[in-house]
Amino acid sequence: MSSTVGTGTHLDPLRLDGVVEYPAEFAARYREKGYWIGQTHAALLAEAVAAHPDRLAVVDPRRTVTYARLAERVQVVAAEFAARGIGRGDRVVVHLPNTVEYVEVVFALFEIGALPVFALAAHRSAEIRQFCSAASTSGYVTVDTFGLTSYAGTAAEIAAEFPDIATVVIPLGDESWAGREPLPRAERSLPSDVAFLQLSGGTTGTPKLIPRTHDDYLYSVRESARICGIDATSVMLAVLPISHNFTMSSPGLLGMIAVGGCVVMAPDPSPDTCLRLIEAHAVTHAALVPPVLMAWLNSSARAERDISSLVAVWVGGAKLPEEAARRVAPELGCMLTQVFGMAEGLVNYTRAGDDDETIHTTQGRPISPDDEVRVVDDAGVPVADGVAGHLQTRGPYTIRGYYCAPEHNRRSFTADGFYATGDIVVRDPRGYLTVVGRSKDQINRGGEKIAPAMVENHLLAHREIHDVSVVGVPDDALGERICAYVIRRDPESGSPTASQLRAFLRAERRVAAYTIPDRFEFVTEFPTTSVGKIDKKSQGA
Ligand code: OOB
Repeated sequence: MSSTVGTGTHLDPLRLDGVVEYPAEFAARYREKGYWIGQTHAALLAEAVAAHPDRLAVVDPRRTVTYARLAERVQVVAAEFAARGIGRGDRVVVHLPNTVEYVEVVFALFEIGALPVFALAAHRSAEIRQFCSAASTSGYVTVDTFGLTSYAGTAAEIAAEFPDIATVVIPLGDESWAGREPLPRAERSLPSDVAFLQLSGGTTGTPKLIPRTHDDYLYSVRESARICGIDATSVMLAVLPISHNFTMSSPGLLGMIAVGGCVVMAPDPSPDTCLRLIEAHAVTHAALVPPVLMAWLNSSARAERDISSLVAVWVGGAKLPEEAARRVAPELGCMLTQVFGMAEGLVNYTRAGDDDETIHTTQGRPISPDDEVRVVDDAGVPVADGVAGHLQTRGPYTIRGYYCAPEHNRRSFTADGFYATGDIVVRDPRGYLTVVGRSKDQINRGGEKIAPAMVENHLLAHREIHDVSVVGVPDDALGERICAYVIRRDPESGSPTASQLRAFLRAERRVAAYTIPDRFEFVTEFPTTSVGKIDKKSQGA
């Protein structure tokens, strides 16, 4: 582990093997155009604290912190991490629910120049273990319990399997390490450094990590805040997992910090919880996936709550059906903004001045004039506007490669550095995109991304399974659900059953619940394509 660099010390760029950097001429252009302004995440918070010390920064059911208090706590938590030997460039898996502690921990890591690896609270030891390996982490941070969920078992497993990793379990609600001498505020990373590793939705059996620099990410954050019209009086309800790119940065938690707004942490996305919090905290904005929006629209709790403070809901992560889009303004009394983004970079928004048709039927247009968007056919040849094709993109906040994944990068990035998103879109002459399909092997279950290969690998570990094929099947509520086609070793036997397989995945494989198939179909063979590959398209139909 590296040592912490003190105040006033000259910092060299962080050298992190396995990161594909922006080519120098692009980096120079992005700086020249004022996109990359040389700000770090630690500086973002410091600036907010200087401008709005007494405004509320973060609220959860247990704790409320102003910007000034948040900043003090960040220095204490930073001192604790430093004392545990974590320093600049070290990776630390952050596995926390939507809480004030999450913000303290993430900014404490930024403060010491360490890189958070953003796990979702729903992950379990199967996923956490993969992140620890893929990122060669030095630390793992989680909570003891949250609601009905205990994280202690996962923490114990990780501690046993990775004895060299500092495992930190935070008791929620207390001000942990309150007696520790705070670390003095100093810049311990450069704006061009990788700030963190975000998770990709994934298409393969191993997770892909996304290295984002301070400069590139904060450009997207500041522009997102401007496009969405938030300011110091805005109050965002964090409904989705806080570490997801959408809730984090579009404009999200970081956008709120950039403008001095307030983030209210929702412990769960149910209409009962969220509508109550909207009323109690005069919430103005919320980022939602389509199924959560649908649940709010269809909730009887709406009649009992005053949600007139809502200015806009940002909806993205999965395709929003037009019928649902049309209901937002009349029924929630606020504006709809469609958000089509990806942790790899590119984010599109519909704009406040757009006509209803655009807001209801498109997924918006890119943040930046320098977001290069290419829509191509199967042969890689650009198609005309209005014609569906594969979306490829390059720009001032889109990565040039996944972390330590040269082979995968050859497939996911073109020779000229465009990210092949795996999304099929139609672009209109104004540059607005409508998502019409997907070419990547990924399931989008109401905004939660599942790599079929990952689920298949876990099921193949079962002794009584001969073969398995996992696909997405259409679903009214979630857009898609997970279906596993299973060939038993002994086709005559009735085992394993669906419930045995669910228990196997949960209890023995220790996977996140959202990756467990909704449906199991037991078959004796799979449909094949003309070249003999499993025909997943026909299975998903
Ligand atoms: C967001 O990020 P990820 O990394 O979890 O997933 C990205 C993928 C996209 O490639 C696309 O397949 C899908 O999610 N997606 C949408 C969508 N927004 C995302 N598909 C249709 N319509 C939409 N509005 O999901 C994400 C990141 C930042 C902001 C918003 C969403």
